[in-house]
Amino acid sequence: MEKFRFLTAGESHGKYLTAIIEGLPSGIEIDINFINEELKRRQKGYGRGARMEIETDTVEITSGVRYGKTIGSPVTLVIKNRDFESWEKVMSIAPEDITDEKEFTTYRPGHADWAGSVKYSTNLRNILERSSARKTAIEVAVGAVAKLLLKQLNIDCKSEITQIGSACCCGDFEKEIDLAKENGDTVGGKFVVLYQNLPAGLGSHVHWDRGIDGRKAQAVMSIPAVKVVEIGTNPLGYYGSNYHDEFSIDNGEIGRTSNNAGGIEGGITNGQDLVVSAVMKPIPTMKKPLKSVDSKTLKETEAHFERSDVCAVEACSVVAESRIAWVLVNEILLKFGGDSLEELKRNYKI
Ligand code: EPS
Repeated sequence: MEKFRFLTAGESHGKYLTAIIEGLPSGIEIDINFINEELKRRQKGYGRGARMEIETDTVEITSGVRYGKTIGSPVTLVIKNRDFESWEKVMSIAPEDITDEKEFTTYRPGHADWAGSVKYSTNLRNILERSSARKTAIEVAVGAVAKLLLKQLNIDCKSEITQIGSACCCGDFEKEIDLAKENGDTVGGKFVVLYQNLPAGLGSHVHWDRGIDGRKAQAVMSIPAVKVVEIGTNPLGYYGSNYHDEFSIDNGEIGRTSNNAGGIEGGITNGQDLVVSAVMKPIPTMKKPLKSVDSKTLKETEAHFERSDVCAVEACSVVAESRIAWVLVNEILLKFGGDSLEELKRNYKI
């Protein structure tokens, strides 16, 4: 069931990234500066590549907002790819512009190149352009709009990196990234996202596809390069007696002595903080390439290298925050409804 829906479009080196969002109540203040700050956060982080020096991602809103507030109609967001200037011919939509410039024929192990080419096109550039994590820029813009609605309900979010490569201490993260860079390599890591002040009762236990844990896992797992999603404390190695969060009475109210469940029980939020962790694999585009095969000659060779990040875990945590925001907004609209912010707040009792 979708109340908050959107589609995104755009290629990594195409002219624009675009999103059309449908289902936002009217009356939500759209602070463009906040959206742009979120876009800036996604571009940051030690270990990002040269593309981030070219782009200064900023959003343009072309529908659905008047005098700073949503009006209930679809909201269109657009981000311009500055790098398009250098790719105009390569990414042209006009058949007469066809060129071999920047085409490549060697698959990158771990990227979508091979599997995507089996499915859609033997031209690997056609696969790279949409499988690139560049599309997460517009996803973060959509997430920022979702966060603006959540802010109206006093729901806050933060995230933190907990591991880079084998380093678990923040002081060692940059060293680990430097080492990977020196070796022409890449490195992944782990982060945790926390949402506070959520209502109990989002999601449901009644059908497999209505559990908010499953919806969050899907949203975070499908971020490029994410391989593991955990909700709450990883239960491996625990006994039930020391894992489950016991009930207590706190100032006359039902409380909990811990939050290993990460704020979800039976696929429903329980009012505790929502805790979602994820592991991002090392980015597959490497300066020191792995062994590969040339799709045209079928000879063994080295994988394609195109400008890339050494580490993008920090950016990934911002993308995960955004994707969780989409899921939360959808569940909030499903449970509380409201065509205007006023109506939503009344139902929500704020
Ligand atoms: C990214 C933009 C991309 C990559 C990166 C993420 O830009 P370009 O391809 O021009 O360098 O830097 O994506 C990948 C490394 C990848 O493998 O998908 C961005 O905007 O985050």
